[in-house]
Amino acid sequence: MTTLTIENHLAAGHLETALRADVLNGLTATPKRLKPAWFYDARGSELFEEITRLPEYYPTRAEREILTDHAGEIAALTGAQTLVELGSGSSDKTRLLLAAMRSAGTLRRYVPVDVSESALVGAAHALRADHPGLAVHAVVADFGVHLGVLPRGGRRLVAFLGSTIGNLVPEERAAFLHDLYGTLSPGDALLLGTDLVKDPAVLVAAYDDAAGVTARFNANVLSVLNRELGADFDPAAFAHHALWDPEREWIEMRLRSLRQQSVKLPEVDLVVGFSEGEELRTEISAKFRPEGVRAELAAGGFDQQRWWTDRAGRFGLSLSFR
Ligand code: AVJ
Repeated sequence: MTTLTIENHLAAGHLETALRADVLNGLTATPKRLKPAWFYDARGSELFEEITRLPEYYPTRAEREILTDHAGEIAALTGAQTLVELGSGSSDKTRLLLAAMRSAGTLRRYVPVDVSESALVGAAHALRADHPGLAVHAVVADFGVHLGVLPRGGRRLVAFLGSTIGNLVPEERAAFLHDLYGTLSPGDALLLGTDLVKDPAVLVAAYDDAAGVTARFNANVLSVLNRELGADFDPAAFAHHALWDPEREWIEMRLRSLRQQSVKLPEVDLVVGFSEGEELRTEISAKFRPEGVRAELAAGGFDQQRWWTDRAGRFGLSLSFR
């Protein structure tokens, strides 16, 4: 029998409070911006899963290729008993790691960490069939805030996959890596997925697919604000825009107002005006260079011991130790 424990570190209303604060800050700033965290309600999570299967969106397949080739080596190098997964999302890549740790004979415990309790419970149940006897210790937490609550004991491998670290600006990445290092014990490891700088046309296509799935994913954040804050955004009055910033080497997703309009957000007591063509930034997705990843890890205290890419060199995975 799989044992499942769920530990909730989110105070009641934590996400609502964080959403209100971000909306108040971001929609009164110039230029306007929102955090990408708000994309992921049930519909947004479904759309993201659909994105990962798009022909243009290579990162998921590239990272899976690396894990398929190297999970055994990762299990052997880390000797980890516990797999901690930050932002656990869908579990197919997790399965590759768990299977390798089980073959190595070290696997004891899986610790998925996510803000969504329902996502955690879903992931835990999905693993039951393949891993009878695995202890699943799900942690409901905002890992931007609560890294200190990761369960201790045994050698731990912390996986932060999918290039989700690219949603953070460099200062936030530095703080995240420094904080994570501080909560780990000597011998614990970090497995970090990072999408790489490449031809801007390839990058832009990955965020502006022909079928329009990413456009729907982007606009979904307006529906989240409508539902959660009683706002009256008309998603059809905004256009999806994905662009490459060559200086900062990141993709930006924006929503461009198709007309002059004003939007009410009664639950935060806000009325926001958009001029025609004005853009709201909804996400940054930083792209990395191998030497940059090594430098950021080193600045956080980590010793990068392995660096792998997929055969086409599109995506990097690094294994570092505390
Ligand atoms: C889940 C943050 C890694 O930045 O590529 C996909 C999210 N946004 N398409 C990314 C996303 C638009 C994705 N991450």
